[in-house]
Amino acid sequence: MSLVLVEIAERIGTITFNHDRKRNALGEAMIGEVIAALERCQSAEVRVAVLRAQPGAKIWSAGHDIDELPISGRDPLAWDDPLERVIRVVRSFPAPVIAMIEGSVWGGACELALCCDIPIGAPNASFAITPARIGVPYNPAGILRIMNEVDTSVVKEMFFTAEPIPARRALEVGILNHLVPFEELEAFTRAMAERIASLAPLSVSVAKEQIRMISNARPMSPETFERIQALRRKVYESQDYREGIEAFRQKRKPRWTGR
Ligand code: YXS
Repeated sequence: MSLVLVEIAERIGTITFNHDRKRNALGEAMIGEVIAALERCQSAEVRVAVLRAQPGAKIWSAGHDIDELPISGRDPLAWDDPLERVIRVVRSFPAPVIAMIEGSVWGGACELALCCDIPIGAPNASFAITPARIGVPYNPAGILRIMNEVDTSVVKEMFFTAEPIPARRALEVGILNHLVPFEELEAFTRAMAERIASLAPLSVSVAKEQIRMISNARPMSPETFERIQALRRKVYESQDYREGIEAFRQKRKPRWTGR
């Protein structure tokens, strides 16, 4: 069964997560299908793509597939990690990507939703950035991308508490562009997609790429980069990191040691 469904009509591509058994956890197989769907949309020259879960979803995505997090002292969010790859594909997709969000969004799926160009949420949308629940050292590019979308004080609260931000507050702090009642969500999203698809595609596409490049323009010295990597290595080589994953698998609370 496909983990992702794709529909392309009238220059609009709709990509639906279809992996409820693992609550749309972003594993290698599912991400491969999301990337393939985006490539199909690009070949069809869609002018806007919509990323969504199944209608009525309680979970938009449970984030990175924890079963695929490396244990062996390897960076869990390295450059070629599937989650990192799909985020880069969405950000460089040559047309706007709307995230239509019903349900809760967890961990790295928050970054995926935030790197979409226009996040539109239903009243049950919520966003929880959860490295601290698992003991994961998030990656600098991902932190910068989230900081580009949300105030730093809110980013800190999300990383430090791992608590879900509910829809109303998500709208207030800039995680959502729009908060729309359930019964209007599909029509509102469709109308926005049709509006975008009716405009000059090259102008829209170049504006998206310009904004991406300008928002990335934060110089970082190699020394700073190395220091960040050393800090992250301390975390992903820690006992707590292994404990966080084990605890999830055993459905128990983790016992943190700080080592
Ligand atoms: O027990 P079975 O085999 O039925 O499988 C269960 C869950 O283990 C599985 N599942 C996941 N498997 C791998 N990775 C996941 N992220 C994940 N989430 C869920 O799906 C089956 C149904 O889950 P269950 O029974 O818990 O469903 P629920 O409806 O009661 O609860 C849904 C959630 C999403 C609230 C709950 O599953 C949950 O809290 N999942 C973990 C959310 C999370 O912490 N995600 C962060 C992943 S790590 C990540 O994204 C980054 C690396 S970072 O940490 O840096 O942000």
